[in-house]
Amino acid sequence: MVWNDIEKMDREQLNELQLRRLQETVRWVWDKVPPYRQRMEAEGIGPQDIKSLEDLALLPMTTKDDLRDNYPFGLFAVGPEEIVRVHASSGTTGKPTVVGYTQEDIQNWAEVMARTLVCGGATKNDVVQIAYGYGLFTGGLGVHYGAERLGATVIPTSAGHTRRQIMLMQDLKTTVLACTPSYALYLAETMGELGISSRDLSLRLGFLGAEPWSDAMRKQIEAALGIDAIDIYGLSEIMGPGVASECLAKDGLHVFEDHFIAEVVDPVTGKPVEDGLQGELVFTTITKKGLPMIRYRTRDITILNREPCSCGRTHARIRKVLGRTDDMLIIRGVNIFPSQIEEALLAMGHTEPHYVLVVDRERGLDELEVWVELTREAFIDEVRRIEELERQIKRGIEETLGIGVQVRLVEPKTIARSEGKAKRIIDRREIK
Ligand code: DLL
Repeated sequence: MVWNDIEKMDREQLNELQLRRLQETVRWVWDKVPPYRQRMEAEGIGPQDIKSLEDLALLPMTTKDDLRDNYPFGLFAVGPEEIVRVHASSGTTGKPTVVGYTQEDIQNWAEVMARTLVCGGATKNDVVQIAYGYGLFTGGLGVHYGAERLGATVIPTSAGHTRRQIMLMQDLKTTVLACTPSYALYLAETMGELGISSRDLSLRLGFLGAEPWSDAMRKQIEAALGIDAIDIYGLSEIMGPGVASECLAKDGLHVFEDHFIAEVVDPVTGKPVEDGLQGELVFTTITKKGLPMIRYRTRDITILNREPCSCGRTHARIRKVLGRTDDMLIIRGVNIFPSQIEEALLAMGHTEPHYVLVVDRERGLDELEVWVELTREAFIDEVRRIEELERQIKRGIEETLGIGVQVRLVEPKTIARSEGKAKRIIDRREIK
């Protein structure tokens, strides 16, 4: 099932549509957004130079710093009278990034979110419990508008109040859960404590995203909740959720290419890399009016695939996001993403998918310590066996990463649970 036939559009026609919309967008920002025009003038290019999709590479890139430097509304293309909604994403330091939508942008957002839900197998008969945060975060309201556009029944619980979430899932016969993968795990764990199993619920699908999560984590969530867990991707600067979504083939996330053009570039040089090679994802919006984005560097690492998919959609797919360049740890010269450690841990068993990576600097050398939570069964085992387990886990992680690490096994339920995006890295190098 597709929500909109455009998802199956012939590639050539899709490229024509993209080029036309790209040309309109470049003209739009040239006319309406002085910082974009100045950057383009400095590079000696103008809207007339965009003659093919390849010419996209001529345009300057946009970064989070550009949004910060023009805080709050400097990159908006319309005045406040045209803006009907703002959202914001919290930065790690200082001011948040503020994004704005016109009425038309909100309509398009609902459209791509309805597509997302149908792409993962939801229908208008579903009961969708939205446990992403509502508010400045785009997760709650983004999924909400899409589910209403689809005609499903929406239960807007927002994040938190975990026991109440479970009670409502039972009583209202929720069939679709939308939240972060780490919150889905926390919900499953709390169900276990309450003696409730997936058979007591009507859940069949989960639309999980907003943070990186491994396929091993997916399997755990699917088993614990009795669902198909679908990966959904997006970012506030481009729209919110609804930029790309998995279909039931679970083999990459379809980018809604009639609204967003995806490129993958070398994170160091910024030069485009070939399809099939790993790099940083860059998006250009081609229908947004309020806050159009030209070649926005997401810092997310993935691979682009334009092969047709078994579901019949022609829109390109991105591989499950490995992580963010700013969450990538460089330990003694080796690049490491938390999701790689997650995969290794879950493959070994005896541990919960709750972990923290602590990075420190000892005598000028980076040290990585992995705190891992034991399962209850492993924890009540003999001490001798636990020491053996620690050695085993250390070996497993070291084999995956190719560097030496320390492992600290901690008691069940000691690592903080998350209702939104999980925080998995403590970098002590920064405070030394
Ligand atoms: O997280 C939008 C969203 C809400 C997506 C709900 C999916 C579901 P931001 O708060 O601006 O927006 O954070 C965007 O989160 O650049 C990625 O690093 C990360 N991210 C989002 N979805 C995924 C995913 C929302 N499926 C940043 N896998 C992005 C991995 C993801 N990382």
